[in-house]
Amino acid sequence: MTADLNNKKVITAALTGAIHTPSMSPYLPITPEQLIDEAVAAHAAGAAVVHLHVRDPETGIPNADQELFRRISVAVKEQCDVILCTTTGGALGEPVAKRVKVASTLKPELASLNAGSLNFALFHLLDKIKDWKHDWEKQYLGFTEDFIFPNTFKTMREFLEIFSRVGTKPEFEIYDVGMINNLAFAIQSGWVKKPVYLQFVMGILGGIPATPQNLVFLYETAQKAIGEFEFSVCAAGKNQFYMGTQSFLLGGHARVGLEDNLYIGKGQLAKSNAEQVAKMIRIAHELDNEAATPDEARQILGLKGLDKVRF
Ligand code: KMH
Ligand code: ZN
Repeated sequence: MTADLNNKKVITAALTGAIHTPSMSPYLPITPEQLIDEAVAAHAAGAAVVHLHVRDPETGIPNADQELFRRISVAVKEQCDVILCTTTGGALGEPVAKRVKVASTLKPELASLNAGSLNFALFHLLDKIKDWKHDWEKQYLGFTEDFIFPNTFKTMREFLEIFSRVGTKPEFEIYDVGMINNLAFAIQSGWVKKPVYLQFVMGILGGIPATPQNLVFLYETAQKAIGEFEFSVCAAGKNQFYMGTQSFLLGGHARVGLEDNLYIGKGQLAKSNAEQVAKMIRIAHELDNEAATPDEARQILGLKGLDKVRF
């Protein structure tokens, strides 16, 4: 990284994800139009990257509909130069082959690559909801008590073959410390070249809790196992801004967005992703950092460029 990029922070807005359901917040974007508007507004607020999941426009059920991914990506690209990081995590329970299809068809600059399997648990959120908008929500959250989110070595190897073929940079989602070991193995096996980009995803039930001590542990473990790397941090719920701030202090970047946290402050729902982006950037400014532009983020992360995507 060149010297003048040292104080630049890549802010990612994870717009909707596959964790929260429509009953939890009226501001969770669902339709393609909402997702397009949220992406463009997040970029205007200073996000360099938008992490994209899609949902059925009628029901809000997370899915991996290729046409929705394409439509949203095209419309966002028409309006701004934000980096699109498409999910290959997909919806919970989606077949692995279906999850990765978006990378081979759209050839994005960046896409998530989950670095290990875990019991991705959301069932504890059931008690928080009193009024349900849709029948599917209870069942979707409830089944995660017994759900392993499958990201085996075979999955990682196959996804990395595809990413390498289409020039998509993997953003390795690290939910727990052992997954750093998985990534180190992938590097040693030649499945992926350094420098790698890690997203520490903290505070998921089934993964590592979001504490300052644990982030230091993740960071130091990655330094020992991998050497140099770029990283960002996101955290479930109220820890989002705290862990993002600690990431800045450790030299990393930050992800915000309604995928991980529905709130802007205590008891106050965020009305948009852009609102959270603006708050994270206010914190960055207080620490004498600045938000990276998409082009600066492309340099920092080593991306191929918007002219090489297929959308
Ligand atoms: N879909 C969730 C199970 C990703 O985008 O790759 C995990 C997730 C990670 O959202
Ligand atoms: Zn995601």
